[in-house]
Formats: sequence, structure tokens, C-alpha cells
Amino acid sequence: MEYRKWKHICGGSLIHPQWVLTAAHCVQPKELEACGFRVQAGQLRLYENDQLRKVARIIRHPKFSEKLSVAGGADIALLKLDSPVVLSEHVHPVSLPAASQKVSSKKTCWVTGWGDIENNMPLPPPYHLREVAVPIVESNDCEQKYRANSSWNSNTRIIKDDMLCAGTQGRDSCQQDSGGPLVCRWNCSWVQVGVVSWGRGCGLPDFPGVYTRVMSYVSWIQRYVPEFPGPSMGPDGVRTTQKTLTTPDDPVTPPAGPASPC
Ligand code: 4AZ
Repeated sequence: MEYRKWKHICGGSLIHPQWVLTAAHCVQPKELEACGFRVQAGQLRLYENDQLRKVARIIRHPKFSEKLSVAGGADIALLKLDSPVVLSEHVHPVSLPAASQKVSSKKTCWVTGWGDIENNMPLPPPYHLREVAVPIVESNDCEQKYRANSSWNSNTRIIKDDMLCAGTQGRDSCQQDSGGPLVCRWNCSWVQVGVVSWGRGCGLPDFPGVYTRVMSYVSWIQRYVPEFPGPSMGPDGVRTTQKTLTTPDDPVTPPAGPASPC
């Protein structure tokens, strides 16, 4: 058998050259230390031209419960890399949403990963990254689906406020996709709205995939991760954030004609 020094366990996303966003259940139990993990960035095929990076620090969300695991919510963690990733055309941090960002149901977003391609069916060699378009499923709808089709008999909600559902029959994330990003496109840029967390089976019609809602955790993330791209420096050495200010007197009129492609 081919000898490999490491094994893929979970996905993650680069949100800053030195920080990775992933799921808390990917880095449990708490006793597991940063030195037990490596991060591979910029690869399309797993185990091809490995450039593993060490993890300097793991920050699990304090509300993540090892006992309840993913069902308790707060399934989110940050990994600080021991050195920043060199950015390129192919390797670049993904944008985070504003805390107030609404994700409408029926919007189609995308999930990526090297996880199973069906229930208990691992991704075969050459382990090429997969992607699938998934519709956002409204939380009450998702709650009802899980309740109607399981023997859940408690009053507490299954789909917590910090969770987001997406997927439909045959379009879903699966085992080992956990920690990976669910991204939506707004105004030509990709924004990460979810972290792959859990679900009953994979691709089943009545059980959408369940994601950690990134909007619920942006202020927690910002406590640790510096703004990227950082505030730009004005000619007078004054830091300004990259924002265009408009006033009610200054309407933004889209150019005439068909919507411009991204
Ligand atoms: C998992 O166990 C897992 N179908 C990830 C995603 C989904 C189910 C399970 C969603 O990592």
C-alpha cells in the first residue's frame, strides 16, 4: 500500500494569509494540540505536491460543547498558521459576510471539499476537489424536515439560530467535507456564509446539509483575525478603510444595458 505521512480529515478556508476557518468538531478533543495538525493550502488534488503547514494555535469557539458536539451549535474554530501562506492567483483568502448579511432561501450557493462522494463512499484517486451548487433552505423548513423524518421528540430546536441549511437530493456535503466553506456570490465576489458541520446522511431528499452560520460569528472571528486586506495607508500616513461613501444626494446608478458579467 502507498505510504502517506498524513490523512485528510476536514476542510477549511483561508480567511487571512495566516488564518484558517474550520469546524470545532474537526479539532476535538480539546486535548489535541496544534502540533498534531497540518494545513495544506493551494492544492486541487490531495496528496499531490504536498506543502504542509504547521498550526501555531487552535482557537475553538468556547460555546462548542464536546458533549453535545455538532448538535449543540458553535461548531467553529480558527487555526493560526505558523507562517503566512504565499498568495497567488489561485490562493487567496475568501471574504466574510457582514453580521447583518441575509441569505435568502432558494439562493444557490456552492460547497467544496474532498469528502465522501456519497454516503460511505470515499473520493477516489486522484482525489480531485469537488464542488456542488446547493440551494439555501429556510431554517423553519429545515427544522420541519428534520422533525418530520426523525424520532426527535424534544421541544428544543434542532436547527439552532447559528445554523444554516442548504442542499437538496443528490446535492450536498458529506463526511470529511466538515470545516469546509459554503460560499455565495454577491456583486461578483464570493462570500463565505457557512462552515460544513453536520447532516443526516448525504444528499437525502428530506435532510439538507447543516452549516455553521458564519454571520453569527464574524465579531468573534474579528477578535482574533486581523482585517484582510488591511486598512490602506493614505498619502499622509493616515489609515483609511477601503470604503466608498455615498450620500442620499449621490445616488449610485448602475450603467445602462445588460448586467456586466463577473
Ligand atoms: C460529517 O460527518 C458530515 N450531509 C458533513 C456534512 C454532512 C453530513 C455529515 C451533510 O462530516
